[in-house]
Order: sequence, then C-alpha cells, then structure tokens
Amino acid sequence: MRIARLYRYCLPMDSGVILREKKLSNREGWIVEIAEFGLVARGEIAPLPGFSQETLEQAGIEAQHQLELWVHNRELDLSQCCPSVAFGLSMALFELKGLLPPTANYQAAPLCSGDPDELIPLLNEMTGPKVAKVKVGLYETIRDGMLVSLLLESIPDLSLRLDANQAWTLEKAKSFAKHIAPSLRQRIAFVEEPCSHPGDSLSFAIDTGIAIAWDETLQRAVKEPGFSVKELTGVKALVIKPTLIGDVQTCIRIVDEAKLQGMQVVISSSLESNIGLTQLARLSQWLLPREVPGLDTMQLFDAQLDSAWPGCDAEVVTLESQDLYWQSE
Ligand code: OSB
Ligand code: MG
Repeated sequence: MRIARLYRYCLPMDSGVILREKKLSNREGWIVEIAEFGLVARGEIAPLPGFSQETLEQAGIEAQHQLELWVHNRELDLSQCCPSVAFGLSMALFELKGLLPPTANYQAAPLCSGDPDELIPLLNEMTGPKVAKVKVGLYETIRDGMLVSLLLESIPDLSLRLDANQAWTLEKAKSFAKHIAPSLRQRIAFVEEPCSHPGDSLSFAIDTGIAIAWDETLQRAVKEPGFSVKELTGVKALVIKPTLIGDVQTCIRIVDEAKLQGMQVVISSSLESNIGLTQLARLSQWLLPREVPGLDTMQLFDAQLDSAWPGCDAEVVTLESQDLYWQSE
C-alpha cells in the first residue's frame, strides 16, 4: 500500500542580498513524504518568490493532486507539473526507488555578499579547490571590481564565480571588466548572467575574455518546446537550480548534453531547506562528482528541519512540528 503526506513548513531566515528585490524573512515550502513496502522517501517543493512562476498555494494543490494519483497506483506525468512540484516529486520517487545514491557533496562555494574580511579567513581554511561565489551588480562597478581584485590578489589559488543576475548593461559590464587586471581575469571561473540581454552577455564574454554562465537564461530556455542545450553555446558553464528547472530526469538530460558540449555544470540552491539542499548535494555528487556545487545557503536560515546540515548550528525543528496539510486515507 502506498501512503503519502504533505507538510507545509515555515522556517525563519534572512535572505539578505541574495534575493535582490524580494528579501525573505521566512522560507515556506512543502515537504512530501511517500511510503511503500516499508520504505519512506521525501522531496521538497519550495517555489522561490521572485523566481518561480508558481505560488506556494498552486504548488501545494498540484502536489496533492499528483500524490492522490500516486497512492492509487496511477502513472504520473511530471512534465505537466510546474518546476518546483516536478522537482520535489521526482526526487521523492528517485529516493524511494533507490536511484539517488546516498553520498552527498557538502563542499560548497562560500557565498560572499560583500565583506572581504569575512570571506578571506574562511577561504584560507578551505581544503580542496578554493572557489567562492560573489554577488556583483548591486553597487558601482568600481566597487565590485575592487572587491574581486582584492580577493584574487590576496588568495593566489582562489577562483571566483561571480553572479550579476542580469543587472548590467553591456556598457556597465565592460566597465566592471576594466577594473580587473587582465592577468586576474582567468581566475574568474565565470560571471553568471552579466547583462539583462543574453546577447549582451555573449558580447561581454567575447570582448573581455571573461567566461560567462547561464542561470536565468537556462531557466527560460528549458520552458521552450524542443529545448536542447546546443542552443546555449558560447558560455563556459550552466547553473542548474532544479527547483526552478523541473524534474530530476530533465536535470540529468541537461547535465549529459552539457558534458557533450564541453560545458561545466554547477548544481545550485534555490534556498531550499536542509532537506531539499541535502538531496541537491547528493544529486551533485552523483552527476558531477568533481564539481563544487553552489549550495552555501543554509547560513541564511535560523532553523532547519529534522537533522542538521553540516556546519550549520541553526535550531533543528521536527517535521512533525510543521503543518500536516494533507495525508492519504
Ligand atoms: O542568483 O544564483 C542566484 C539562490 C536563490 C536564487 C538565486 C540565486 C541563488 C544563489 C544560490 O546564488 C547560491 C549559489 O548559486 O551558489
Ligand atoms: Mg545566479
């Protein structure tokens, strides 16, 4: 017999500058729990305000509907679901079928929101590849340029992933590049989405020799019928945020196609709770064992569900303390 439950969680957090326009003080989402043959699996469905098109309520209704089909042994068509629901349900099903290997990659690229005094000691302690992520495009390009140059100059084996979230015009992006000495530019692993128009981002990469990555552009492209990674050439890397992309199978296809194109792929967080984040760490270890994932977002949370994320001392609350919204008969 199949059993399903849907919890609605609410965890205090401070998203800070990570979400530019829409600061969050609580993260809300759904945890699905499915059970069959004495095995239990979970998945997280957490549309991200300002990024997901679906609302929390819409996602919950859709998830409940799919779970009702599942408990009645009906075939699910996750390709018809919104991305967060497709991701959470497919993760739970993968886990239940034993298809998601247990080993996780908890190594994360530390996320810096502007203060180098915080980041430098942290980076000096890092073992393994020294890679960090810095949000740019929030302030003047000269300030971003100085911060990036300072970090690269103080830590010679550091490489940086920068993320502008489409904040720059081509002109601004080039003005940022002017503040980075050419000898430092190859240690910028990539700039995610430098410009509001993808074409301008490609021009920036060609003109400055600084590599770029797609994040928002990939999210938009996968929604097009007949999407293929081949359409996205000209970038060094793809950032996959599964909650914003869709089911696990689609994420696997993107990884496979990107590898064929010689592109780097980074699995990244959409501010899921530690439950979803741990599954992303497992997905990254499974599909991209040599890649540092972009999962340094538990630091923004003031509480976590059921168990602790490595190194995170936020209060642990039980899943049962959250709202059990629906369960199967
Ligand atoms: O801009 O990449 C982003 C998290 C939520 C929404 C958008 C973004 C992010 C992150 C996640 O930056 C952390 C990472 O990618 O390392
Ligand atoms: Mg990004």
